[in-house]
Amino acid sequence: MHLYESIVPSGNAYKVRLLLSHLGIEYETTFLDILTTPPETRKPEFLAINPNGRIPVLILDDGTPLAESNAILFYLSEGTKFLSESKLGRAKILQWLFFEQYSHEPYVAVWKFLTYWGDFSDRSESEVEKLRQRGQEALDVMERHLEGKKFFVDDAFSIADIALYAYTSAAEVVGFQVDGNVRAWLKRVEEQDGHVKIRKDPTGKCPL
Ligand SMILES: N[C@@H](CCC(=O)N[C@@H](CS)C(=O)NCC(=O)O)C(=O)O
Repeated sequence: MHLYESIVPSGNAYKVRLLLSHLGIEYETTFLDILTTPPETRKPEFLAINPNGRIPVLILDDGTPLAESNAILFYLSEGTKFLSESKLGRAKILQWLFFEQYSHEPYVAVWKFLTYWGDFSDRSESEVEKLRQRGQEALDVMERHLEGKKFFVDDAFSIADIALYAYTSAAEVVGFQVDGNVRAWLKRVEEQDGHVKIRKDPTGKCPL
């Protein structure tokens, strides 16, 4: 398999790296520069691979490109312990994958990006406040859900945890409030066999 990711470590690509590590699957990586204008992800060669112009993209062994981090997680986890065997369990995992993409990543990930590689001054004050507020709301939803639970779905470590871990692990460092249940869950995810840290940022801007 072959993973397209960015030179500066992407949390969305990290989800895929994390699951590939848990599954013990070997893969190669192509790194694209998303900080140039236009980003390498928007060049025709890459748009032919993912018309949406974004990493991560996983090229399967038969050459098929698969985009969208959580779709990749879902594909790779089928038939493994990281995806529930029950219909309702799988639907609940999808619930959290969609939550991550709609209510969490657009705020926490964007905030992280602006902190290390972007510029808050490009955004209006109200836009910055909306990012902060919505990001915090997502973390608060997670905090309430995790009360009395070890993991997001059926107390089993799954791709729901992997998807949510990627950016939540950086939330406190970039200024969000992370409370006890989420903090304990982050630690539990890190204790799983096969856990790997996010790649170091070669530009040195992100200290994680
Ligand atoms: N929903 C997508 C989001 C992917 C995404 O936003 N990728 C960013 C890096 S984390 C990217 O490729 N940015 C470059 C660009 O937009 O040109 C996913 O989960 O894979």
